Amino acid sequence: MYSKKDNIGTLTALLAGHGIRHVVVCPGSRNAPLVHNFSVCEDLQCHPVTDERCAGFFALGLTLATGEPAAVCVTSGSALLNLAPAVAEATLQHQGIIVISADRPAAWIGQQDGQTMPQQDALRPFTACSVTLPETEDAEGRWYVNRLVNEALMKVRSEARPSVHINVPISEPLFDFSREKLPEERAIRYVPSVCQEAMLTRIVGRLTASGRPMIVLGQLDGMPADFQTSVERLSRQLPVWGESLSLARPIPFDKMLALADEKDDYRPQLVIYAGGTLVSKALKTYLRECGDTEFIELSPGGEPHDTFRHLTEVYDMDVRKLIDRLDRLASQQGAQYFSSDREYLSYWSEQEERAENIIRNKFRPGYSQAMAVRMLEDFRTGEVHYANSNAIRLGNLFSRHKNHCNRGINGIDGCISTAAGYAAASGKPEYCVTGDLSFFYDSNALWQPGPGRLRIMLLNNGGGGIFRSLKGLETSPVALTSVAGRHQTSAEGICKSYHAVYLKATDEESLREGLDRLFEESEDSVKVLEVFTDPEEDLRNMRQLLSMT
Ligand SMILES: Cc1ncc(C[n+]2csc(CCOP(=O)(O)OP(=O)(O)O)c2C)c(N)n1
Repeated sequence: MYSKKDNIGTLTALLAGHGIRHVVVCPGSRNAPLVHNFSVCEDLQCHPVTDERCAGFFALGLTLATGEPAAVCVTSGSALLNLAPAVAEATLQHQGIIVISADRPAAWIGQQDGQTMPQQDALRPFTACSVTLPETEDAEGRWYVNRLVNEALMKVRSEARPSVHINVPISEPLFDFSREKLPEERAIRYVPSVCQEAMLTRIVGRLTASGRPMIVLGQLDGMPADFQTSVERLSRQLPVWGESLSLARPIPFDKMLALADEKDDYRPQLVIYAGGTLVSKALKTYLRECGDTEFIELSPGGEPHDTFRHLTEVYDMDVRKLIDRLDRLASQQGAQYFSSDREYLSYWSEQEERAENIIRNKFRPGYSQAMAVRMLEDFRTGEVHYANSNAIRLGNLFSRHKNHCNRGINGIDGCISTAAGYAAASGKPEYCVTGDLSFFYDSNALWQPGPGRLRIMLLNNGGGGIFRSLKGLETSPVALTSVAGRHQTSAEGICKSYHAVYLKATDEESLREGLDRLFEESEDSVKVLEVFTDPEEDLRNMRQLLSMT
């Protein structure tokens, strides 16, 4: 029988799942449930050592002899600190060990309770990963514990072989050993970059064997010139999904997934994903709901991102290599090489076409932000710098080229300054679309001596439009004021101060004229077209687009 504690069960199952065999165990009451579990688990072999200083080095010896990282489990308090010399030695020898420390619940830290000190990060300089497992029983909490343990156990096998620290708060009662079985836990495998050729062969094999493969690309910049053409060719053989932050032919997911009634019948079986963040919530929700799908991430450096909650493997690899290989194979091997399920491929390309048709041909927006961005995109064929947050969502729906946006942290700060830096280097007019709060927040971008030839379309609807689409927020009396930052500011004065050309739109006609002037060839350094809209109209137009069939 095992400990009743969920976090201890998950940790025990994953140690076994990751092929850890040896655990050095030290005496103590707080860590007794851990020691108990490790001793009962048949896949683990326990080695009792009393002095923690010796125990750490004992684990190093086991690691050296077996070539596999060994673990050492200690109780709370100074027991953990006594592992420091061995942990440092193991890390600097590139023979990392796994430190498992029992801890008190966070509420008791610093309250003069016995054997209690801040334990998270206590060995930080000598551990490459330090996690504290929450005591939680809900589904998200269990996923979180699983992910944290996986991250630590992948890190200890990464190329530098550093030590890692797993800190386990355990509240009382400590000694309930009534769980019959360990939980079934997903282990995420880390595949190091030692042999890229073998990795490629393996991934290609997995893709061709899967009836419903898919590639999903998050934000990607700095790809070589032929990347987009390879993706384009490849997407005739299997779905390659991406937004305007990765693809020159972005898929309008918010519209496409709203349309695709049978999407649950056409779930991918295998998803290879790479790149940074995705903007579309609809896309993330859909992929997260694909519970039976296998997810593999390509992550240069091997850092895992469990964006869709079902990650099983992480390859330390650049996606360019895979796209290049797949493109070559696809053109050598002929039209049906990758996707064995033709219905699946045609279903998704039909949904994409339907969405495109609605966005481009059927949708007739009234005067609103949707109209402004669609009109700008009718003029523009090259990249646009979109700000957070509604601006990039509109850009993802209406543009047919690659775009830029600060989606690393999604800040509204610095969107214009980033575009200004880009323009200063490119020497060309750079187009930027921003909401009003983002513009006023970062208006000092125009103050700099050389902001480059920026062409800014400022979507001014008097506050953070994104907050109007958050269901439930409208019931708060401060939703529009304190949350959405309602205001009546115009950019006219700022433009005058910074000698920027100021243009203004208040209806369809002035919008069209303003865009004509924005796109006019001229040497003016900065032009700003301020498009005033009614936020209720903005929302109504977007709702209309998303409900059209
Ligand atoms: C530095 C920073 N502060 C606050 C936020 C939270 N936030 C996200 S979107 C948003 C509103 C942006 O409003 P606006 O620029 O008008 O764009 P819209 O949402 O209307 O597109 C805010 C305040 C943030 N992302 N970054």
